[in-house]
Order: sequence, then C-alpha cells, then structure tokens
Amino acid sequence: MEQRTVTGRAMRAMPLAGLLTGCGGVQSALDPAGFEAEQVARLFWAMLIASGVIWVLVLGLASYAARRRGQPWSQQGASRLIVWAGAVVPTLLLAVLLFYGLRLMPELRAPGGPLRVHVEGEQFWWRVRYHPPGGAPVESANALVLPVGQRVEFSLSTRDVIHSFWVPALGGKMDMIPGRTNRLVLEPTRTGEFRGACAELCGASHALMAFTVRVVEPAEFEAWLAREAAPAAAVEPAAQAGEAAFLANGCGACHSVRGTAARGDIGPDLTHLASRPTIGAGILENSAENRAAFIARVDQIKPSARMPAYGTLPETEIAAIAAWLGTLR
Ligand code: HEC
Ligand SMILES: [Cu+2]
Repeated sequence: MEQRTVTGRAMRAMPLAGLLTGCGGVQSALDPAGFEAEQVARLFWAMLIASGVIWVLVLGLASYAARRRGQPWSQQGASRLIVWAGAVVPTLLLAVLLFYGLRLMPELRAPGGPLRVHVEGEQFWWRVRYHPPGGAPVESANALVLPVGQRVEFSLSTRDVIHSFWVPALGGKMDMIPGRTNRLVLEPTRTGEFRGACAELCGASHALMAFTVRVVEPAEFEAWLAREAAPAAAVEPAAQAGEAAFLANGCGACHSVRGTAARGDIGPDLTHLASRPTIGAGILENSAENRAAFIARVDQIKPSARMPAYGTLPETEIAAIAAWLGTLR
C-alpha cells in the first residue's frame, strides 16, 4: 500500500519534472541571458501568476456554490455576483495585464547599437554577415559570437522560404520573410554558450537548422571579429593534399575559403570553419570524423540539403579534406 502511494506520487510528479528540465540550459526562454528575454520571461511569469490566481478564485467560487451553499441565490445577489465577478474584476485584471505588456514593448523596440549583423535564412543553414561600425563586412555562417552588454541590431532576410530566427535565451523570435528585411535587437546580459533554432517549418530539414551563440566580453569579441575578417591561415604542409582535393572536386563552386581560389557563394563560408563548434548548422560536433561523414553522406544526414553527397570519392581523399578544414581556425 505504502509502495503504491509512493509510486503513484512519483508518477504524478513525472510530467512536472519533464517540464522543469526544459526550463534551464542553452535554449530556454525561462533562463534568460538577454535584456529582451528577461522582459519576455517577466511578462510570462506575471501572466502565469495572475491567471493562476484567477483560476484558484474561480474554482473556489464554484466549489463554494456546489458544496457549501445550501439555499439558492437571491435575484439581487446573483446579479451582483455576475456584474462584479463576471465583468468588473476580469476587465480590470485583463486591463492591468494588457497595459503591463504594452509598457514592455517600447523597450523591446528601442534602436540597436552601432554593431549590425545581417542573418539570412537558407534551406537549411544561416548566412551571417557582420557589419562593424566603420569596417568592412565580415562573412560567416551558422555560429554567432556577440559582445555582452551591447545592443546588437539584426537585420533578418531570406531568399527561399519563410524561416524564423530564434535564440530563446536572448530574446523573442522574428520571422525571415522573402522580399522583406525584418529588424530585431538583442542585448546579451551575461556571457555563455547558447543555442538558436529555426522556428518556422521551412522544409525537410527544418528541425536540423540550428546555430550556436557564444556571448563573450567586448574585448574578446573584437579580437574574434578581427580573426574572422582575416583570410584563412596559410595551409600547413600536412594539409596541402586536403586543400588540393577540395579545389579539384569543385567544392569551391559553392563554398568560399578566403585566401584560396574557392569563391563560391551557394553554401556556408568555410574560411574559419574550424573555429565553429558545430557543422551542418548546429547538428554535429565539429570533429574530423563528423566533417568526413557530412561530406560523404550529407543526403542522409540532412535530407534535401543543397549540397551533393561525395560518397563516391576515395575515403582517403575525404579524410584529407576533412583534416584540412580542421586547420581553418
Ligand atoms: C552545390 C553546392 C555545394 C557543393 C558543390 C559543395 N557544398 Fe558543401 N555545402 C553546401 C550547402 C548548401 C551547405 C549547407 C548545408 C546545410 O547545412 O543545409 C554545405 C555545407 C557544408 C559544410 C558544413 C558547413 C557548416 O558551416 O556547417 C561543409 C564542411 C561542406 N559543405 C564541405 C563541402 C566540401 C568538402 C565539398 C566538396 C567535396 C562541398 N562542401 C561541396 C553546398 C555545396
Ligand atoms: Cu528554416
């Protein structure tokens, strides 16, 4: 009997535990790491608590009416209850919540700082271009690095289908719609590693379209941006065969590796691929093994991705390319 109640209690608590484990970590709107996300989380908690209070009051009233109250309401008492509990109190409560929500909006719409980042959604990855104030644009992909404490202005666009740019820990989501450019400002408030995702069904590999966000101190950000702007490191002698195979197999028709003959614009810029934590838009850890697997079997790893699989190349050649890509810090 005792056993049964304990198990029963544990069973009842299980869905709750499942919910709570979703509340922390790299991709949670309830564990905010940005000014905008804090506003959204605050609004969420205010709404949740207010609706919880209303829920308890309504249930209390219903149970009072059903169990305790023996005699019927008088005509006058019933009308008064309906006017107050059915109209006046809900109107007041909803008005307070509405004005609280509206008051948060201007802050979310305030202009960004001097750093602008253009992110373009593609099936199924993210083209990223940094526009530092006064400097030349810096091309990257699938991984964002942001300075803590600075308002960064994102312009979001797409050329294929609708995507949605969302870093739950930093702020709200914003759609990327063909033919227009949407604006979003994010201000990270603490350093750390976070994850973003595409929040709009965009095709077969929509669920495999994520990206990483690393928030660092401003000085570290400047150093990173300078490295990212530079061309690829000189090829190490051991990796020369890999670079040659990359160029010989036409990878450069779609990919750019600045500092080499590869100038393609169809796929992600690979100039500093080795400095990114993941490949394939956030889906695989960036290891030599995974790079080789991605090149050989991209059609299985990422259905409908716009890159041909190179499984027919000799394994040694693929391994050499994967090794060379690993030197592109
Ligand atoms: C027809 C164009 C095309 C060709 C040719 C091509 N790729 Fe790609 N590649 C892409 C696209 C598009 C993606 C993005 C796929 C995705 O994540 O949806 C990609 C992604 C990648 C990635 C992951 C990049 C990242 O940021 O995560 C690597 C690595 C890569 N390709 C290597 C190669 C190599 C090596 C070759 C030659 C053997 C090659 N590609 C040939 C289009 C191409
Ligand atoms: Cu998408």
